[in-house]
Amino acid sequence: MDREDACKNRWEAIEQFQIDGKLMREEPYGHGHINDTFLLTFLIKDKNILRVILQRMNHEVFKKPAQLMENIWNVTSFLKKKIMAQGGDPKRETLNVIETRDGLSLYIDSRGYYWRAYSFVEDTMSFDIVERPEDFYESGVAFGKFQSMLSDYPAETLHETIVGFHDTKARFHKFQEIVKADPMGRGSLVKKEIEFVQERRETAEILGRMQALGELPLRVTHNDTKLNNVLLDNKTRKAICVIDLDTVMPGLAVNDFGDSIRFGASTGAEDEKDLRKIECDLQLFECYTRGFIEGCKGKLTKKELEMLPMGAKVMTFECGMRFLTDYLEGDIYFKIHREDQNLDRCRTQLKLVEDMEKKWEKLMNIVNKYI
Ligand code: ADP
Ligand code: GN1
Ligand code: MG
Repeated sequence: MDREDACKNRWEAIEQFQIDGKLMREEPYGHGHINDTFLLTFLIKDKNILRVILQRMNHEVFKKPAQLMENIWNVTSFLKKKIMAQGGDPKRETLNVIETRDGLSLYIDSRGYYWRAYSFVEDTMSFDIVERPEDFYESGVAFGKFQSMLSDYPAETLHETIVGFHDTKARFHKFQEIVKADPMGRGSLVKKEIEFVQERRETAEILGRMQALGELPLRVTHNDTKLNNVLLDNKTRKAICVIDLDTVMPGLAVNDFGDSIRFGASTGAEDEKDLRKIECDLQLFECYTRGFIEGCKGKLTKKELEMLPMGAKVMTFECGMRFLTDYLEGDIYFKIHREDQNLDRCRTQLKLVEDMEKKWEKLMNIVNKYI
């Protein structure tokens, strides 16, 4: 699905949502790899400005958009009650779904594409790379709080929006199959990367095994805890709102921790070409650890806390393997904006895994300081 194509039906979609104003402006927005996001600006009653996020959902990735929106509706309704009870502002501190004129949370256009709309959270920013360690700390608090606020949500009632999303073992098997099939003939170009992944079968299996043995509990998790999925207040730079709730489902808390580290504790961009610029920054690792553990408010078990560095390594490994799989398959999952972008993304992740392995004791010591 390219963006041009997505542009075509958005006019049809815009009219379907409960927004009574004049559309003044619309533009592509954000840097997500999955959905097509647009920022809409409306003039309401000739004087007020209202901004809205419109998204065309990627239904190749999310096969059951209606179930996904049911998850988001239920989780945000639950969060709103908690936020209000804590004296917070439910309009800013969680996503607010704008319903269609038929009272639904999504609209299916005449070509079968799914659209949804959220209120735009004003006066906030999101980052694709950590500019200040305090911002990363803030995002840790936000994802930790997300974990603690949902700790009494009945996880079993959530739909699994992508089956086996963080089943690293299953992803390892899929990777092996694609390496064997090599559909684009790219395998010979990435022998080193393939070997790196293949040598780490244990990394792919350890967390799933611990979960099966009951050593790690299943919780409501976000599952895509990238820094740019948290909005920070423009003035105070405090984390305000956790967004991108498409993958909220039962999962492991250590994976939520880990996915943040792989993205935010890296010293370079996810698709940086110069690998000398990429390492796992210990100061950033510590900032996030402190924030996340504080935000979790004692809800994590001792075992979960001990396994946080493993969560970081596994999520980074899994993501690197996913980028490599997609590169081998011909870039069919993650949107790319230039040639070899998924390969570059894969390389940064594998470099980070290698660096985490070197710094393992230091990572453990940092976590131990906060246990
Ligand atoms: P994707 O799944 O493609 O990553 P996101 O839901 O994360 O899509 O949205 C992409 C970007 O749009 C975010 O990183 C954020 O900058 C911005 N964004 C999304 N929702 C909102 C919102 N409600 N208010 C303000 N900005 C938003
Ligand atoms: C995707 O949607 P976005 O861009 O926040 C992906 C994550 C990956 C991430 C890598 C549903 O996240 O799992 O970790 O890219 N989301 C999905 O940047 O696959
Ligand atoms: Mg996102």
